[in-house]
Amino acid sequence: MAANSAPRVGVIMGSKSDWPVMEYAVQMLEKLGVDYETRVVSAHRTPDLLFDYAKGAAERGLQVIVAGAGGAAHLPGMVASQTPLPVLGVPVESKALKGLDSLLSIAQMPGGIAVGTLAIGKAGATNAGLLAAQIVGLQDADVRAAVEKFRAEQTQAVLDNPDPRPH
Ligand code: RP5
Repeated sequence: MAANSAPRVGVIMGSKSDWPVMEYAVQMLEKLGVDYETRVVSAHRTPDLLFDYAKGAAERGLQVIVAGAGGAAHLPGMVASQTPLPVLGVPVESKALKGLDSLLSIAQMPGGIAVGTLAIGKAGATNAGLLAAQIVGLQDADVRAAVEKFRAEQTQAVLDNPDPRPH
């Protein structure tokens, strides 16, 4: 599946500098055959774009938004406030505080506007892609089957290599 054909997942991030982390969300979506789009949308540098993107997302056919940001990471919460779609927040590792600031910014949403918060960095981006696919898979049997196949292969890979020593 390619980016931008009929995207069902929007992968946005506050800066190009977030891409080395957020590309793992995109890789997972590609692996699972989920159409997506990806772009930079900054809460503080492009606030009007943020509002336009979030307000138009559902109408354009998106089903989930994955939003990654670092530092004072207000992007996922602001997007969630402007769309009925589920928003998955990925805390990007920051230089000064190693992403703890990003994590707390995204996780500590006041009750009433929900953001699903993933782990800091690569694991969080990977799982955001996976979770987005699982949400899309609620209505798409092919995506659901791809998720099940991915998990079965992951399990089998562990079972096939039980020896923990490097070789
Ligand atoms: C946030 O500030 C971005 O999400 C990024 O993680 C962080 C630093 O951005 P740059 O200064 O590298 O563009 O807006």
